Amino acid sequence: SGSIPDVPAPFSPLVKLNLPSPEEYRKRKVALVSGITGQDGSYLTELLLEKGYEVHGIMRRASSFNTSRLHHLYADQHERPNKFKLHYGDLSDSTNLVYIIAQVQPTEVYNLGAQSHVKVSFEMAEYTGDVDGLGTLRLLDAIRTCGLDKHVRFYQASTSELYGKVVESPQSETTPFYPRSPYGVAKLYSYWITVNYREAYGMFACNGILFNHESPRRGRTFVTRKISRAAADISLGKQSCLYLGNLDAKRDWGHARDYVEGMWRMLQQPTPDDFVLATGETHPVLSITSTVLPFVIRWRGSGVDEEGIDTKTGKVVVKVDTRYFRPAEVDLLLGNPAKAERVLGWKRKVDFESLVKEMVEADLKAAKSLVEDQN
Ligand code: NDP
Ligand code: GDR
Repeated sequence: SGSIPDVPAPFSPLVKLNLPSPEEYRKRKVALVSGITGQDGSYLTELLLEKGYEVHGIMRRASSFNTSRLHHLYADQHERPNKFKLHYGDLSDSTNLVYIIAQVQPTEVYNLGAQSHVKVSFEMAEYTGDVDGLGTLRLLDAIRTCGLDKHVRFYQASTSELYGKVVESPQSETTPFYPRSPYGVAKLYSYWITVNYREAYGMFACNGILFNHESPRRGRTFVTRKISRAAADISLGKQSCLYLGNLDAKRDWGHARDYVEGMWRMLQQPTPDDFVLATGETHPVLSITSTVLPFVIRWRGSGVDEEGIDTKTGKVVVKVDTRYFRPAEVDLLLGNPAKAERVLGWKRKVDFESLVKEMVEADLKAAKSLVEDQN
């Protein structure tokens, strides 16, 4: 007595699909991935295709190709029909999302699409809020509009940027959030709307709170890839100096391939929940330069000391450019993946040194073949 009774959902499905029961429906394995053209989208697609899923991706129309990370997966549909399809779409376009969901009828939806650059989010704050915050709401509502809220399992790409200012370390699922950028604030909205739709409508919706993860497919303006590319170019004499911003920030860096497996595992659990994926180790930005540059420059027959000076030539190869500083910085990220390890049986396989080595080797190979092509 005195408690407020549950009220029915505000609207019933607008799109009437002829659906079997949720149990029957989930016997198919059909995944829909937003952000499929990005780093994580490409690794996740590989994993899902290997597991026998039919994979559908939402890609933005661009004036130049934005599918380079997927070329190896995308067979010509006319010649060789396969289980991989791309759909034009955008997280800012609700009608388009409803149409794609109704057409694909996915069993799992992975929301990876985002304006994912923290520094850029200070320059494009409203757009970032629209896509990274409201975009998640649009996708969740598209699922409900099609009456699929009890049929679909939903993954939200949440982030360690939610922690922002250090409240406690290491950070876990119970650490309070304190985002420090428009990106982090937009992702905070997405985190909570995912929790809210789980609680309000019984949706199987999970947040993966992922710490930084990198790979040779990492976007070129993120710090690890910027360093690995510069290291390759410096070693070939194509670049003399690398300009970076805050060298003191510390991050918990893992390999993207390990992390997409954790995403998939979250959606295979009996009940939906939120999980941190991290390595449990942290390194300052400067330590990547001092790990990477000696590795490459040694190959050229010299070394780099901790100040970023080429010890053979005496030239400074790493300089700070304040243009890369952020109006508010996240100083320290260090994750505690204990819950994911215990419940999901997930553990990162690639350590920091192997990640850095793989990235530098890939960039060196690419830079060398470019030089050979030009000769
Ligand atoms: P990327 O920047 O490599 O990929 C982002 C993807 O989102 C791209 O496919 C991009 O398309 C797409 N996208 C951008 N804007 C829109 C839009 N308006 N509508 C639809 N799609 C859009 O990011 P990652 O692969 O590294 O990260 C995947 C997700 O995980 C992101 O949400 C990111 O914020 C989050 N995350 C990433 C972490 C990391 O360390 N990598 C850590 C924690 C969370 P296009 O190719 O056309 O630009
Ligand atoms: P981050 O990644 O902001 O953690 O977000 P990024 O690689 O951009 O920066 C990491 C740290 O390096 C410092 N830094 C620089 N960063 C960039 N990009 N360029 C520089 O020249 C530079 N110099 C120093 C930054 O100040 C920062 O402290 C990434 C994204 O993938 C997000 O989408 C994701 O949510 C988080 O990781 C977890």
